[in-house]
Amino acid sequence: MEYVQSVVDFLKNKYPSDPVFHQAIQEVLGTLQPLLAREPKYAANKILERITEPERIISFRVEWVDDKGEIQVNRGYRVQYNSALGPYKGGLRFHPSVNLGILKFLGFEQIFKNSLTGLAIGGAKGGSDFDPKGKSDKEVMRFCQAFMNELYRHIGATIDVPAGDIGVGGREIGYLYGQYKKLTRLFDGVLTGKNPLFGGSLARKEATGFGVVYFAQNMMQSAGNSLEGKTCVVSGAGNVAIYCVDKLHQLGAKPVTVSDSRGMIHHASGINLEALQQVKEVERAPLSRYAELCPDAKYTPASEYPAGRNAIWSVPCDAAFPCATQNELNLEDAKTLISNGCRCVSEGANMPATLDAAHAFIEAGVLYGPAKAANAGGVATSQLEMAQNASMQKWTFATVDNQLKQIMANIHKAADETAKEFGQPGNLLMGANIAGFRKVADAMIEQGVC
Ligand code: NDP
Ligand code: 2IT
Repeated sequence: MEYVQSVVDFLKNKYPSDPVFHQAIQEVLGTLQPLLAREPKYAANKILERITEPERIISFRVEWVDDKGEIQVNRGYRVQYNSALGPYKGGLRFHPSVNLGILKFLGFEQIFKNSLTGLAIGGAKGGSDFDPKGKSDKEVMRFCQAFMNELYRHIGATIDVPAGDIGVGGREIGYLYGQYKKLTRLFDGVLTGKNPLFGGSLARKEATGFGVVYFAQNMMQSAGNSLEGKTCVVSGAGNVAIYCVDKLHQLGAKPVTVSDSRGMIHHASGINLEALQQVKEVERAPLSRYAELCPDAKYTPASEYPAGRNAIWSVPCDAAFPCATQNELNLEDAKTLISNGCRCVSEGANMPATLDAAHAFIEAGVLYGPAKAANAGGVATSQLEMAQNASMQKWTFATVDNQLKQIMANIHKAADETAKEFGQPGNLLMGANIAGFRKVADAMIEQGVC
C-alpha cells in the first residue's frame, strides 16, 4: 500500500488542481494492492509511476469565425496516454467544462477499458472547451474544421484514432473526417463513429448503450436473475442513454427516466423511444420538449432538485444506468437507490459514481458494473469499425452486434474471475481494474523503458 500511496501523493502534489484526475488515479490504483503484493515486478519496473504519466499531451489554439463574423478562440487537446497495446484510441469531448485534468482522467480510464476489450488498442482522450449548444450547423462545421487543422498532424489509422464523446456525435465526426480527408488526401479509418455511408460501422451508434445493457444482463444472469420486467432508471439523454433505453425495451425491461443538464423526465409507463429520439437527435431540444410530446410524462427542472442531489436517483427502481457524466451519483444517491431496492447498477458514463458511492454499492452486494467494463462496448465496436476499414469490408448489423455481445460477456467474465482470483468475489471494480492493468503493465515491461 505504501507504493500506491506514494504515487498517489506524488501526483496530487504535482497536479494539485485536477481533482477528477486524482479521483481516477485513486479509483484504479486503490484496487491494485493485492496484485502488486503478489508481483513485485510492477514496482521494480516503476509501472505505476510510468502508467500514470501520459506518453504525450498535445494542446493547441483553435480559432474560427462565428455566424456574426466574430473571431472565436478555443483550446483543443489530445492526451495520448498509453500505446503499449495498440494505437491510441479514445473519444473527443466538446463541452465548456473541458480542461486538461478532465481529459487526463478520461484518458487514464480509457487505457484499462481498452485493455479489457481484449482488442489491440491503446488509450487516449481529447476535446475542447467549445460548447456546441446553441451553435448553428455551419458554426459547428467551422469549429470542427479548425480543430482538425491542428489535430490531423497527430493522428492516423495506425497512430491515433479519435471518436465521439459528450458533444461529439455523428455530425461532428462527419465534419472532422471531411477536413482530415481534405488535408491528407487519405480515405482511411482515422476516426470511428462515422456515418455508415462513408466507412462507419453499423451498430457503432448503438454500441455503448447496448453494451451497458448487455453488461447488466450478464451481471443479472450471474445472480440467477434477468432484466425482464425490471423498472430501470436511466440518466442522460444523449447517445449512450438513448440506446440504453432502446435495448432495455428490447429485453422487456421498463426504462422510466432520462435527464439532461436542465432537468429530468419521469415517464412511469415507460420512456417513449421515438419521442426521445425526435427531441434529442432531430430537434436537439431540451427535455422539457419531451413532456410536450408525451403529456403523461412528468418533467422536473434541475433547479427544483434538492441541494447537492440528482433527483433522478430517488425514483424507485430495480436497476440504474447512469449515462450522463462524471460524479453524477454521490453517496447519498447510492444510499437512496439501495434503500429503494435497486439491485443492479451498470455505468454508461465515465466515472459517474463517486468513489464512496461505488464502495457503498459493492458493500451492499448490489451488482455493480464499473464504467470501464460496462461502457466498453462503444470503443470495442470502434475497433470493429477500424477492422472493417483496414480490410475494406462492411459487416452486417447482426455481425457487429453479435461480436459486441460476445465482447461484453468476455469482459464480464474477466472482471468476475479476476475478482475471485484476488479473494473479493463480486467486486467487479477490483476485477476490472486488475484485469485491465495487468495486460498493459506486462506489455510495457516487455517493450522496455522507452
Ligand atoms: P452526449 O453528448 O450524446 O450526451 C450527454 C448527455 O448527458 C446529455 O443528455 C447531456 O445533457 C447530459 N450531460 C452532460 N453533461 C452533464 C452535466 N454536467 N450535468 C447533467 N447532464 C449532463 O454524450 P454521450 O451520450 O456520448 O456520453 C455520455 C457519457 O457516456 C459520458 O460520460 C461519456 O464519456 C460516456 N461514454 C460515451 C461513449 C460513446 O460512445 N459516446 C462511450 C463510453 C462512454 P445536455 O445535452 O443538456 O448537456
Ligand atoms: O469513453 C469512451 O469509451 C468513448 N467515448 C468511446 C471511445 C471510442 O474510441 O470509441
